[in-house]
Amino acid sequence: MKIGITCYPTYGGSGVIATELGKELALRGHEVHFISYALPFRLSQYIENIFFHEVETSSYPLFEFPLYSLALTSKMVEVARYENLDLLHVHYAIPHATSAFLAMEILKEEKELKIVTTLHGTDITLVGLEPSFLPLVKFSIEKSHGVTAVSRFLKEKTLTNYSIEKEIEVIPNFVDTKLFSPGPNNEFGRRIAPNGEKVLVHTSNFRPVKRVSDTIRIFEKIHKEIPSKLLLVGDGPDRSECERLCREIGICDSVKFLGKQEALVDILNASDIFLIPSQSESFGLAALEAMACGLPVISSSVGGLPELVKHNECGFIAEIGDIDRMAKYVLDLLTNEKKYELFSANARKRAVEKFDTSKVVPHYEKFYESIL
Ligand code: GMT
Repeated sequence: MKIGITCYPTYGGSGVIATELGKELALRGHEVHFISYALPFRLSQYIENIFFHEVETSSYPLFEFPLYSLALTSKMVEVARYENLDLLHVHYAIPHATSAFLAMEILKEEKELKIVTTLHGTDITLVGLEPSFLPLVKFSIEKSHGVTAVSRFLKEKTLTNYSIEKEIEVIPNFVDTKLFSPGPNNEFGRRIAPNGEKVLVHTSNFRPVKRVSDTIRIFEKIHKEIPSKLLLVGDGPDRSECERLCREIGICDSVKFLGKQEALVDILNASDIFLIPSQSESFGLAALEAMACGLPVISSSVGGLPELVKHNECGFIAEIGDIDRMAKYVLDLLTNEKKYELFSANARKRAVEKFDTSKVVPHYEKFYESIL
């Protein structure tokens, strides 16, 4: 198949999934054309069958706001027409599904361009619900030929919040469990925890929805009980406030703000427990990557997280904001070696058996075939 993929190319789960999907589809012999404003960040190596088409926005003085959605539409039309795409797969509804609909309309006299939209999270649960977007999101979802959601939770939310009756296929996120796999303690780990301290880790875009301050408060409790370190990976609007909180509590020496990092596997392999106490999380790809590396996950019980983290098996879930309980769960695992080893093995097993790339990507292929 000749498939166009549009996604946000910077750090973020939807861009990661779109890019890894494109890479795997190319390896399976499909021709994949990425259409976005920058090269997706996990597409750093040349792969046969993968092409990148950059969307350029004009900075004409009359346009006070960049008209990205329209420039994207024109690029979609151009690529679909000249590369003879069978299908356009857009990740994150806003504005990609709308641009794709417009492209389809423009092309309809000359070819039938099929559109698949994958819903990822805040496009449905947060920003999509704003009055300035809601009618457009509903319309664009209804007009897509196929719609997928990354969890059962997100599917239900879409159907109820937007009063949509359309079929939505649940295709979960996935991870390359050969790449994300448990490894021995590494140089990074020895530097972070030179005296064998336990290491907690959290990765996110530091937006309010991630409740990174809860992660810090949980760590504060752990740190009082056992020698430990906290690694915070990523960057975003809440980072400064989180740094301030660490100074206020007096735990700066034990908390490392690593910023955006490429060497995630090394960081996860130097860690013991993954924390994700989010306010809302449609799937939790970061938690899946950690599980693949054998890290038990302590999470809030929101969104798609309970579909991923089997409670009392590969981690624990607790009510949003229940810092005491989450800290108790962490301590339970870190002070009981046998239990920790069991949970670690369970986490890895679940990632490999249910969410490995080889298990999930064929679902997308079948879905495309059914649409075409
Ligand atoms: O919706 C977002 O916050 C952005 C989006 C992204 O691009 O990272 O994240 C969502 O999609 C990921 C990939 O499907 C999911 O793993 C995340 O759970 C989801 N984020 C939220 O629902 C907050």
